[in-house]
Amino acid sequence: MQTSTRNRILEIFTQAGNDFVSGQKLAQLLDCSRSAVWKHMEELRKEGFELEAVRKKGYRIKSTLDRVTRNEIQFGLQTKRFGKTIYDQETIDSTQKLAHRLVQEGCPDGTVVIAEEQTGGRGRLQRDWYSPKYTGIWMSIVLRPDLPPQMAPPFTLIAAVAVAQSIEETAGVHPEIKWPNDVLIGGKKCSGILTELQADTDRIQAIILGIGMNVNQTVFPEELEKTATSLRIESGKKIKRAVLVQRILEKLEKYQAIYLKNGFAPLKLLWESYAVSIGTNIIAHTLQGDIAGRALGITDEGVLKLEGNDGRLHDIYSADIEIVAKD
Ligand code: BT5
Repeated sequence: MQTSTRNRILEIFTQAGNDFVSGQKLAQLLDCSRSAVWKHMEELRKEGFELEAVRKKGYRIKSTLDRVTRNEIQFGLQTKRFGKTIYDQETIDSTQKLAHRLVQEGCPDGTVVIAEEQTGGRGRLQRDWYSPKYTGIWMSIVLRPDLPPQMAPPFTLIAAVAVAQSIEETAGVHPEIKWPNDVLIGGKKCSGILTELQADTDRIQAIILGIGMNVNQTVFPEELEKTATSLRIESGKKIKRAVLVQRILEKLEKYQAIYLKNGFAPLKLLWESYAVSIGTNIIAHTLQGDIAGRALGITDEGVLKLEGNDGRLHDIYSADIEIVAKD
């Protein structure tokens, strides 16, 4: 079955929600014969979709598993481009690595690489990212905006907003964003974002946005126990990961469009509504050393403004932020 037909069928069932769609209606919408519809539905069944076929009513897709497969994510996804191409894997070393390779092969804007488990998941500066099986979201999204490389940094902040909002809607808890790439609940990290770039001197080839999120874990290894949390721990609810992925992709597509049209300024307000580290005393651990002071805010380019304890102003492009005290 052609990808375009497959995507169209999934869109039709997404719109129908829990309702049946008759074979006749499908034939009409897809502009094909009833027997072609039957063949398509059998192909979807072979791919692993749970289909219900009832005489005189038609077909319905049932979705019950908590898996982050292409099928589970695409059924119910309301986007135009993001997530239309998905590489799903049971186990992978790092979704970032595969995404980098796919960029070289020319994969489209909005391509998603997702895995149930990562054996070599990584954070910034080659730190490890703990990614146990069936419990979290470990995915990389390829963005291909036509922009110069210096316009890339706000994508981390845009992704953090998409993640925070999706958490709020799905789990009903209030997340906070710690500049630049952490999403916290109650001061503990539940999600981290890793933004990588492939670029020429004047043009972005691709941004590879890695999103890691602890969703249904109930315990963490000792070294993360004090600093990490999951949505399940915080909300008391088990959450369907594919639904979270759908919300994140929908928001990212929307915010990328706003950024391309109007820049970061309109999204900054949204970002600030989740920000914890602004207006507080912090220590910025940078590769050049530590700077203690007060975080004043971020610029329209996503740069952190820090007033050092000695009164000097600093522009921080990248750092780990330690919150010292809240006023
Ligand atoms: C990050 O780095 O927070 C970015 C994490 C990005 C992970 C995603 S998963 C999909 C994609 N594929 C990849 O291979 N990576 C991306 P950073 O700010 O450097 O934070 C890393 C630190 O967070 C580690 O040194 C640990 O202290 C901590 N950490 C590791 N795993 C964690 C987890 N599951 N939950 C909370 N904290 C964790």
